[in-house]
Amino acid sequence: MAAHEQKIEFYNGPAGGWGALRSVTRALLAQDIPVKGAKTLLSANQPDGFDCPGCAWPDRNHASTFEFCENGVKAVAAEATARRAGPALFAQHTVTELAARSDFWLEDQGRLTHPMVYDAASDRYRPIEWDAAFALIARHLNALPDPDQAIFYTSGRASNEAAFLYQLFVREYGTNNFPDCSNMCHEPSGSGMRPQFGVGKGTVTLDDFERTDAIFIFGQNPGTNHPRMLGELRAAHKRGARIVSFNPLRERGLERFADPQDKREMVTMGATPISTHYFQLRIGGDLAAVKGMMKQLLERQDAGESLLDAAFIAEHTTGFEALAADLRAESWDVLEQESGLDRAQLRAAGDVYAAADSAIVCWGMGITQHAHSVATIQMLGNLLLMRGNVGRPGAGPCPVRGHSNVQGDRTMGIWEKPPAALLDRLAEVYGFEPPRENGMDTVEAIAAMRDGQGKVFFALGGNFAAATPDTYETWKGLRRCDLTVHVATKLNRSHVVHGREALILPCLGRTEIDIQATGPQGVTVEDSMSMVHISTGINPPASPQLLSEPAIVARLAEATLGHRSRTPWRWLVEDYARIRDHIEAVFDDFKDFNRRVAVPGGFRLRNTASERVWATASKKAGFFTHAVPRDTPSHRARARFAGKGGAKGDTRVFTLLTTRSHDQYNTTIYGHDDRYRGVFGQRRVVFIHADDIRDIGLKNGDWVDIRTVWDDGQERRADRFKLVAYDIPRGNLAAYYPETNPLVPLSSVALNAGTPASKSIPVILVPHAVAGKESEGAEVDTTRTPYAVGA
Ligand SMILES: Nc1nc2c(c(=O)[nH]1)N[C@H]1C(S)=C(S)[C@@H](COP(=O)(O)OP(=O)(O)OC[C@H]3O[C@@H](n4cnc5c(=O)[nH]c(N)nc54)[C@H](O)[C@@H]3O)O[C@H]1N2
Ligand SMILES: Nc1nc2c(c(=O)[nH]1)N[C@H]1C(S)=C(S)[C@@H](COP(=O)(O)OP(=O)(O)OC[C@H]3O[C@@H](n4cnc5c(=O)[nH]c(N)nc54)[C@H](O)[C@@H]3O)O[C@H]1N2
Ligand SMILES: [Mo]
Repeated sequence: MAAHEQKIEFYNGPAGGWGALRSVTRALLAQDIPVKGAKTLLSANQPDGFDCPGCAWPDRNHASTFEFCENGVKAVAAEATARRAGPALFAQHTVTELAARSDFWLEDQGRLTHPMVYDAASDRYRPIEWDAAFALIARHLNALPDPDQAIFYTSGRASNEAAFLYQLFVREYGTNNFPDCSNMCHEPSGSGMRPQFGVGKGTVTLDDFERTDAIFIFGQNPGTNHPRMLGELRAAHKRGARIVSFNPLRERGLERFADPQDKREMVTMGATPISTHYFQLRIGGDLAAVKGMMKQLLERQDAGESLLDAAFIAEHTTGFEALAADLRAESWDVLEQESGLDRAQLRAAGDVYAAADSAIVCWGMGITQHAHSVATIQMLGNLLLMRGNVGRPGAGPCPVRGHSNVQGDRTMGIWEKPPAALLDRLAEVYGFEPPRENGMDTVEAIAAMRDGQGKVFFALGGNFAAATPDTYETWKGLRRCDLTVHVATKLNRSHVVHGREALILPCLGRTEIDIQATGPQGVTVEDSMSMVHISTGINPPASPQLLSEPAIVARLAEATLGHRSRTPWRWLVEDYARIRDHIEAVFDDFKDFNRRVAVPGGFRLRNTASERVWATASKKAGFFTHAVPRDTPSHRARARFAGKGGAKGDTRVFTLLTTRSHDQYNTTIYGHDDRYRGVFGQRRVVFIHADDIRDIGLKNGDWVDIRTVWDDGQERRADRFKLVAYDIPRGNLAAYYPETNPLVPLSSVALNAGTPASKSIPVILVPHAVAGKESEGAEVDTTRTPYAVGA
């Protein structure tokens, strides 16, 4: 791998445009994909093609026009790569050697081709037959004295069919230990919305985007993570809708967008503005900001205007008076101080909301990954409810999901806290008594493995070792396991941080043809707006050895459960329509599943809140009152450090957010550029306000180590990041994940959701002892900084 050219260069162009087209060409070349690749890409999100394995943003009817999406192309190219990580690669390198490579290098080896088993004597993975692999897992599972010692992780790419079989197998085996990527992602959205609206999902559809007056976007970076959403935002802007962004960083995709499919914009180098208003609030300041908007609304109402939907509030909600009293009592000074926005800005934001006949509120990880995320989400809900903006056209909550089927996996029962109704139904349909105790979420699973309570770790996709918080604790846990198993498409960190015994099971990707006994199969997925549709692979499999995920689960279930199970596992995977019939038997919302999903575009699952039917305890939608958080770990650390030291560089407490670059898909690093933020050829950067750099006595471009200042006094650190002066509020920092995950302790999670608070880490910066280029990363102590830099 050649050294990446490193530079920091302010990016002044729009999102999309020619840069996106050039980047696509590079992405294809990097995966050795010629024209064939381009053809593959054209079937993404087509009625008879596959669902894009990128994000969960929905598609216009899965209809005929290919929507251009640079990062969708990268996601498909990463799977359709011509490169292979076969037995020769594993013969050539010990696992210790592989572990010294970067995340980028590991995935860059290409698609896994054979099931592999770890051989401790040679410290190498060697090929194993599928049946032997399943027998090995079954032996471990059946030897555990308690099924709760096994942990079954899911990443959000698994199809509905795979997820359904998986949850059934694991519950027949006897545990609800289903940690999943959702625990690290939109868990707080469900936790906040269920008691408030009676559903844990967003209520809006693309039609609502077409008719809304105002779209509020909190803590989300669609230009990078949901590029197709820019199409909706662009159209809304052109029609005169207000688009209001709340983000500590100025994100290019929230400012301007040039649609590569718009000839005029491309030729004239023109672009459509996106946000009409941009509020650069402080990290974690959203709850205070939304409170400010609501306070403004209420002050105007109290002054005689008619801005609240009184009839809706009276008929459909509870708790409004308590909220109103709290808002009236709230001090503007506190709201200003904690949001980082001044009174005029908060009032202006409230006024935009008041002026809109209908409004949508979107949010992403900038909202969910905080200690107070559930409270913030309920505040967003309050804001909507005040003007009756739920359950009518052009209005509603829109949590923008990440993984392409993360919402569907939860619908299928991948949940460590299964509703009793689901378990009752499983008992009825399958004739076994499912475990009733809640299982472990992601953070609990890490602690259990570390403490020796979790002994077998099985992952259906994902990259647990890299995606999770508290990297060393996670690694200790995985290494303490008797057995770790990863169903995967590509080599990643989790395969080289393994248990005493370990397996890598290579599977088909969603872009690939899946042939079972009755012929080629399609799978189903559910997008962020509850649309369920079919996805059919069109590429030949990366290797003849690959099994589909449903087949892997079914064969594992057979090997493990044997005669204990009455489920016809093999028969089910012969024809996935049979699995869908079983899904229909368990979930009422999937009535007539096979027929309805065969229609181009699929169907929408029922969402009671969008019908103003409230499945809450009170049968009403709820206003929830929450105080502005003023005692977070960052607040406490600042208080401890107040007045100490001077411009020495080690005593100023910052709040750090961790985020995605434009060239990554979660832990999959496609490349080393973050074009819209002006970062090229590198990832170990920390974005910081220029005045803060001066105040800590350093210069732009200097190298620093990041050290945490949690209350427990236990220092966590990530070494060697380059300071990049950036448009970010003072006292706030941003850096990329997963490199910064060692900084997040297991104890720092969202209240009532358990999501790691990876967007609010209290840290100090200290000068890094050895200066140099990132690609000469040899001096980074990998016992402290697990991610080897360079390649
Ligand atoms: N290309 C690509 N697409 C992806 C992914 C990917 O990695 N690459 N990941 C997928 C997944 S699983 C997910 S969950 C989504 C993630 O998509 P996003 O939700 O966009 O995730 P992040 O990149 O983590 O960034 C969140 C945004 O929140 C802002 N932010 C951080 N802290 C705060 C805060 O306190 N308040 C506010 N208002 N804003 C804040 C950051 O500046 C950033 O702009 O994308 C999905 N799509
Ligand atoms: N600090 C910090 N940490 C975070 C976040 C953050 O913003 N900041 N974001 C969190 C979020 S939102 C999420 S969703 C998690 C992501 O956590 P995960 O979902 O666990 O991680 P990914 O990086 O998406 O997983 C990538 C791996 O999935 C495998 N894979 C790809 N496609 C397939 C497939 O079709 N089948 C199978 N079986 N495997 C496949 C490949 O081997 C690849 O290496 O990370 C979380 N961690
Ligand atoms: Mo996510």
